[in-house]
Amino acid sequence: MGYELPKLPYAYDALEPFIDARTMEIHHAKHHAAYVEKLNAALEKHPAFAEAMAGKPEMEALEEMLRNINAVPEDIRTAVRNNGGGHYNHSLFWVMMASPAGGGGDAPSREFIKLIADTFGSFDAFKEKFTAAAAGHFGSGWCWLVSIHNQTLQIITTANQDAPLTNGQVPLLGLDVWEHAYYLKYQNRRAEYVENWWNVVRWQEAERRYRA
Ligand code: MN3
Repeated sequence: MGYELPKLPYAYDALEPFIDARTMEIHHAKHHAAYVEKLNAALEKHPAFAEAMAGKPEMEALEEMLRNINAVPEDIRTAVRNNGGGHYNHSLFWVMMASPAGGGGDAPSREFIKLIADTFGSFDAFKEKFTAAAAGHFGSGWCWLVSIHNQTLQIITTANQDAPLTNGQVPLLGLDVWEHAYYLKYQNRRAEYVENWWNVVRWQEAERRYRA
């Protein structure tokens, strides 16, 4: 038993021209694959711990490990935090996007827009704040729209591959701002990457996660 790299729900070139095929392929087949491999390698050192997690749906077991990171054996805790977080974050990221023909960039429902507007002033103000947070995050990490205690919306950033699962934060929408996510096409222009990313955001998934 081990974690597996999930298949992308679309082709590597599906998000063109906003995210290029080469970036998607390296990001998924190399970066994400490496997180999965290293997570499995870490867990192999503690068969009893890994065994206790077996039998649960993969994402559920991952969430449990990341939420209770202090219960992970100490010598593999950092590896699980980084690589388990990496596997978890990327697994969410892929399904939070879609090609424009497949619903990417479609506006959220009226109720969800109202919820966002009630929190951030307007839907446009939310996008501006999220874009500024993503572009301004120092170094590698992620920018998230999270729901806190199942009601309040908040924009947060996390460093490295830390997952926003602690403190009851449920990730609704996440954007990878590591350079590997955009450098081939955008080089140092992270803000341009973020602006273009809105064209492939799958709001359906964010809403589904909010309601779940
Ligand atoms: Mn990445």
